[in-house]
Amino acid sequence: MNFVGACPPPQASESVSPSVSDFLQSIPPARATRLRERLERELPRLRRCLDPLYGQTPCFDSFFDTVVLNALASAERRDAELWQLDLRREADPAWHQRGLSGYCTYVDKLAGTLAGVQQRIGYLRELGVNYLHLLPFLKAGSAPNDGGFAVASFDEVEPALGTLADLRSLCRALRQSDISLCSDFVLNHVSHEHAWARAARAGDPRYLPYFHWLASEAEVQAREQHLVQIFPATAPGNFTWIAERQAWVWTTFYPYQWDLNYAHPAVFADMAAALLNLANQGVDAFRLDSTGFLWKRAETNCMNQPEVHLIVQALRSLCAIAAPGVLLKAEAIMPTQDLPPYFGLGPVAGPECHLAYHSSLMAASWVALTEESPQLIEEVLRNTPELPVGASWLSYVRCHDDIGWNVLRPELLALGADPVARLDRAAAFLAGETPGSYARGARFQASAPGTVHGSNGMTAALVGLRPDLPADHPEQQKALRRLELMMSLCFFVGGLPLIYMGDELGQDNTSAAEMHARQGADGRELHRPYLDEKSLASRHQAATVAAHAFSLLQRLNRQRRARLSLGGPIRLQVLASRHPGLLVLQRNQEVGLFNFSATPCRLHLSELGKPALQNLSQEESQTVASVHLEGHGCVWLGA
Ligand code: OTU
Repeated sequence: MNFVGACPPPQASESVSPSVSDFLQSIPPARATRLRERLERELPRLRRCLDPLYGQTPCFDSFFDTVVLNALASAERRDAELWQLDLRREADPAWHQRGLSGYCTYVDKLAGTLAGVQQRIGYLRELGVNYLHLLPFLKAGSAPNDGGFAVASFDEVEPALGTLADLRSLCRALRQSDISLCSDFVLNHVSHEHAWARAARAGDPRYLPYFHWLASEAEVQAREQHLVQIFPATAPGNFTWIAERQAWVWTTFYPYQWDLNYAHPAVFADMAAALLNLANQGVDAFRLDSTGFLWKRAETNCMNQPEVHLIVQALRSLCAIAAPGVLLKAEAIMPTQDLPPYFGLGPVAGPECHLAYHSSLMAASWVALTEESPQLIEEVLRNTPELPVGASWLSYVRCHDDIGWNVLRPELLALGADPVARLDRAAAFLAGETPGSYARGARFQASAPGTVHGSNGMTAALVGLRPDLPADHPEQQKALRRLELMMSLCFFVGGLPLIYMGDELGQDNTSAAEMHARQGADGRELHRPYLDEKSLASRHQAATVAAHAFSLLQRLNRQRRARLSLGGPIRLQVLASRHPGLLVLQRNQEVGLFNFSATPCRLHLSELGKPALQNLSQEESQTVASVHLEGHGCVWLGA
């Protein structure tokens, strides 16, 4: 998109422009009426976001008009079924807060192709999930491409995975099964093979400003001083030398992932168009990848800048016009204290994301397991704000990334701990380096001494499940309890719990042979195995690990929907207990007990000032006045 040329006269700030008005007159009245209503509400919001970002650029009004017209054209093209779905969701904005639970996977790892995923819908239903997050499936740059997180075209599916027609067919089939599809939207960067990057590399003046260019080594050094390293071992530095341009381009992640320059209005317009186009294929939710990095400011770490929120709120507003049934999910792997703005609770107030990953809670759960103490979870939960109506946390145990430790630094500092030393102990435990550790994970990107980065591994390996032992072996039973503890906490606290593919079968790490075959790849491949057909087949075979894990997750899905109060905001409170290993949480009306210690304990509910409660973790609930928890045992209780 190009915004150079003669500018039309400026418009009164919140009126509908003549071109918008012409457009509305040209489409069927039913849609036009509804769109007029949406514009009335959203245009002032959109202007409040875009004006501070781009108001100073020439032809701002023409840019604004183009963005709005594009959203309207997208709304007009939206197929009847999606249009109707939007209307239902507009009338019921809490639709996603009544018992969504999700499953996350790479397309190829679960089923080869998008068409293969469609064949697995029955499996997802059997597991009991109704939200499917597929990791990037758009056309990627040639390998390595960070598992698809280097997008070469937003308008095409990766040919090895299928076509846009397959995507539409999958979306339709999922909808018929009441499963929402979440797609990644990699908005911070594109592959160096994307047409915009190719054109910029060749010096095309239209696309040069799509990226951030630094002309001198001194500038690079000045920036680097303030920036973090996402992949210090495999992709050190944030800039990549481009010989053709005799300049450095900004590459926060891998050198082949070029950060987009959102200070350039055409980038925003093109990315908004790409998002709405994908929404029109039937995608229900977007995971906004690396949301925190969208805006650069000198002398800052270029994370979580206020402009990020203007950009995301503007995208939300465009969705509210053209695809109001769509959810936005922030992937901002940041300390808890930095997350409220992603829900629109920051200085830039306004509707923003419906969902955000609670990565501190996830990481703190792993620390708690290694320390046999829930102290850090308690601290994280104390810092976790209540969310606005219509917003929820995404909770998870594992995902395709490492467990990033540094998000926990503020909480550790508040507790007076030496963050690096304490996180390093957790990382050592999970890597099986600590004497007596049951875990079989690995450190990720551990670089200089005195630093700690992340940990890799599938849940099964991290909780100590062993592929060489039968499920009824006492050590496996212990590991299965640890698996249940982690999963049960995730299902208890979150608005949207997300299961990572393979965890539902207690699947092990990627095999050593496979790791070897994926030569040169980064360490996160350890937890990116293909779905194990053998485990899949044995999920109904009693006394297998797969059957234990699968029935556990089925039960958690069922019990969460049937037994927990869903629908409204979730109020989480940490209750005190005299057992140092025991986490006691109150979630609205329910109480969750999670024993992070390997030592059993007994809790009388009177100690919590509670009457006898129903045990919600059994198929037939029973009233109990006291609870015995085994080592790493857990239970949900309710009135
Ligand atoms: C995201 O991750 C994705 O989840 C990763 O798979 C991608 O590699 C990355 O973006 C680039 O697209 O910083 O806030 O393991 O937690 O890279 C987002 C490190 C991110 C990830 C980190 C991450």
